[in-house]
Amino acid sequence: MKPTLLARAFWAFVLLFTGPLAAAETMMVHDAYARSSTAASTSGAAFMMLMNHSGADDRLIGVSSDVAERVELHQHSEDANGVMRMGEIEGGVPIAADQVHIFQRGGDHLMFLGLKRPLVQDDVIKVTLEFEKAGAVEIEILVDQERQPGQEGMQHDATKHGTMDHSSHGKMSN
Ligand SMILES: [Cu+2]
Repeated sequence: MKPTLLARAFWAFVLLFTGPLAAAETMMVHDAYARSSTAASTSGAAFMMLMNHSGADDRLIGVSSDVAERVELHQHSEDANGVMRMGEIEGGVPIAADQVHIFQRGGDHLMFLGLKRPLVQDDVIKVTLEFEKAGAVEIEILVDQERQPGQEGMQHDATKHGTMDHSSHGKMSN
């Protein structure tokens, strides 16, 4: 009897003091990387897989980083003429419980606008993701120009859009 009671007391203690910490890990980020930027560029982009392990539907509503004046959630979409355009995702990015949202080249991405310094290969930049329920989640993103998109079926499109996207974008934001 005695060891059981002690064990229960132990687990009660563990749950009590690790609960708030555990809540901070309900959002998992995999394979995050940013493209490097040239000295003249005022914008940059980052990509990742975002997994919701919180058990509840949530929404990514904002992003910030000390390397840029602001960070926007962007999407690519094709207009009636087949031209790819990018723009801000209205209302944030919903991520249902146990679902994954993929930010990738040619698709949704984090857009850094008003870069305060160039994104240099192998740098690690700090980014804060703001969720409706999970709150602020701090992540680190490696600048890795060599990284290839993970999904084979997307490679053709990703390459095509990757060349158009952020050079034209820099002009838009100036
Ligand atoms: Cu963009």
